[in-house]
Amino acid sequence: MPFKLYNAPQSTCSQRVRFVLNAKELPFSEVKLDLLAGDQLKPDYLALNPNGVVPTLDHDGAIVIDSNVIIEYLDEVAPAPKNFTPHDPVLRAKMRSLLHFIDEMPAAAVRVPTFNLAFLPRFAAMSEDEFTAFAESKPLRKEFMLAMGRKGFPQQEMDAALGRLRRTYERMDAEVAKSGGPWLLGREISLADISVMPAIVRMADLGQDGAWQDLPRVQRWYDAIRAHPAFASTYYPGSLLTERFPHLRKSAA
Ligand SMILES: N[C@@H](CCC(=O)N[C@@H](CS)C(=O)NCC(=O)O)C(=O)O
Repeated sequence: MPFKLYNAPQSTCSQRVRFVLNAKELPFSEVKLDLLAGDQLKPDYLALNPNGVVPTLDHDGAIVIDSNVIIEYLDEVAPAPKNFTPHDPVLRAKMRSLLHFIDEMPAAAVRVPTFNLAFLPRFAAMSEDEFTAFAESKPLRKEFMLAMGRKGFPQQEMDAALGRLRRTYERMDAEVAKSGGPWLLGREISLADISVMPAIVRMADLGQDGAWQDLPRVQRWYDAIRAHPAFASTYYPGSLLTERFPHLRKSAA
């Protein structure tokens, strides 16, 4: 099997890549990392991915990191039978600008409610010294962790993150309206849809799907991506936060 994916079932960035591999029907093996246990910070893994985050793709020994880069790479090395990059250079450029928007807005914003609602009990159980050492060991997310602290982000930060997510739903609504839908770029699903999918699924998992109820185009987009043949195999059992953290069912409601 030429594709080996280092990832985590509940990691939103990993879910993008699993979706593309599944949609292309490319067989792959998975190495599952426990992110709360710090598997991503072990020397062997850091040698593959110096950012200390998942996912990492090993394609016959070629190491590719960063989920949006990986999904573009997969479209390049396995363009058939399914491809998610438009042929038209203008549409392709549009897709890439959406990928940048998605990484800057929803992918970053979704970490705040995720950490505050799901991971906090785990960090609250650590001593201050343990927490600081854990945060300091993260190459990419040290400052994020230290800003959050063991007590979580303040309400102001939560509200700002939810505001950025709301602006994402509105942007999606506008893109679908412009393109004619059902997808962001029109009739064909693209990497932009796949890239934004995990943030939307995460917010629904956190009980926040009411936030786009007034945007029927986004609701239809969400129904369409959940109906895609690659969705169920991507979100295999254990992929949702509420499966691992039952306390979320109450606190996010
Ligand atoms: N830009 C990177 C971000 C990867 C990332 O943030 N991964 C998260 C899971 S979605 C992670 O590994 N977090 C572990 C940590 O922060 O220590 C990508 O898209 O691959």
